[in-house]
Amino acid sequence: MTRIFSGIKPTGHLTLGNYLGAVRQWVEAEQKPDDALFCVVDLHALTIDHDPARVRRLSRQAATLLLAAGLSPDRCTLFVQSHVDEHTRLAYLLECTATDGELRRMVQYKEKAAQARGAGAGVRLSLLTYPVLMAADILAYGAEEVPVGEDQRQHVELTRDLAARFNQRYGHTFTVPRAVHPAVAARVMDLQDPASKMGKSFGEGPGVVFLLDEPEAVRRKVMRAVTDSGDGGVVYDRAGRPGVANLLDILAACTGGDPAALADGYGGYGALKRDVADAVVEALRPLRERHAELAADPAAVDRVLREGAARARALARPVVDRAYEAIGLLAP
Ligand code: AQP
Repeated sequence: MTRIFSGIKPTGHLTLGNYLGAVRQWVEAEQKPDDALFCVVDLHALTIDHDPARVRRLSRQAATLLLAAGLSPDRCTLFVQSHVDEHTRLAYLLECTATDGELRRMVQYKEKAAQARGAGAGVRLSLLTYPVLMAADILAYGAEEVPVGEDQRQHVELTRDLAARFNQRYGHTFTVPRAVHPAVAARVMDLQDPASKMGKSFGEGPGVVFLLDEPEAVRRKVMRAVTDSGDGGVVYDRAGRPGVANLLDILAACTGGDPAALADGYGGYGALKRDVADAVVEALRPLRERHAELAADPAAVDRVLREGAARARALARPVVDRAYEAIGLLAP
């Protein structure tokens, strides 16, 4: 069995990008609880200006949505990052393995630091160090595969570098993991700005489809999606025609087709958008229905998270203890 780990940040409502780029892979991959670990990475949500009550609310909502999407506590371990201390214990050792230069090179750090400065806020130190905490999240479980969207590729590369460096300096301690991306829709773009990733922290952006959007809202957003100028018809060209390519990717991910082949079936943008809207509404329907049932019983969700944290702790503790010993710390 391949051990997998992945996480989601409670920084906003989950989007179609989160679902197609990551969560769907998790649902398909889950196997036995000890082999598939999925985490609401709440500590990562504190790296930018945040509202405490909102982070708490979004953490439970993210867990509820993951269950609604099809993760089952019988076939995976679902938990909240801050419930398992091993993540932060290990992060410190990895901070002693990383350099500030390699963290300052992270694209997400540069983008989010620029946003924070633009808003007149300070850049939290944790924004710089968060990829190290993410490395700890993954390495604490000996994960071999990390199913994520394309935007996380650089962070998983850093995780690999830190694991290899630690192993080389202090003896073999960590499994070196690899990122796994879906074949299509690994980077879903904003419907209004196809040059930017569809992101959950952009507020109520008209180009972002949220998993809990009403079907009418989904249709409206898709029908108003920016397409490309020119009258070349519907062709799949990610560089030259990013708006249309994004719609074709979404359609392919929802219906199982190939984006370039799907393009041949359309003479104009209107029919394509109608089919994309229908496909997204249908793909999200079961999730929305199940979410309504699960959200009515938050105590049951909390129970799943508590049991998940206990299982996760038992898996992470020996790995982290081994790392403490390897790096030269005296056993308590
Ligand atoms: N647009 C996307 N397309 C494909 N995959 C995506 N993911 C995120 N956006 C897309 C994948 O979803 C998983 C969880 O993401 P996250 O919670 O770590 O980050 P985020 O949704 O990108 O949210 P941020 O960073 O809080 O805010 P934004 O980006 O909105 O500023 C990951 O596997 C991610 O790759």
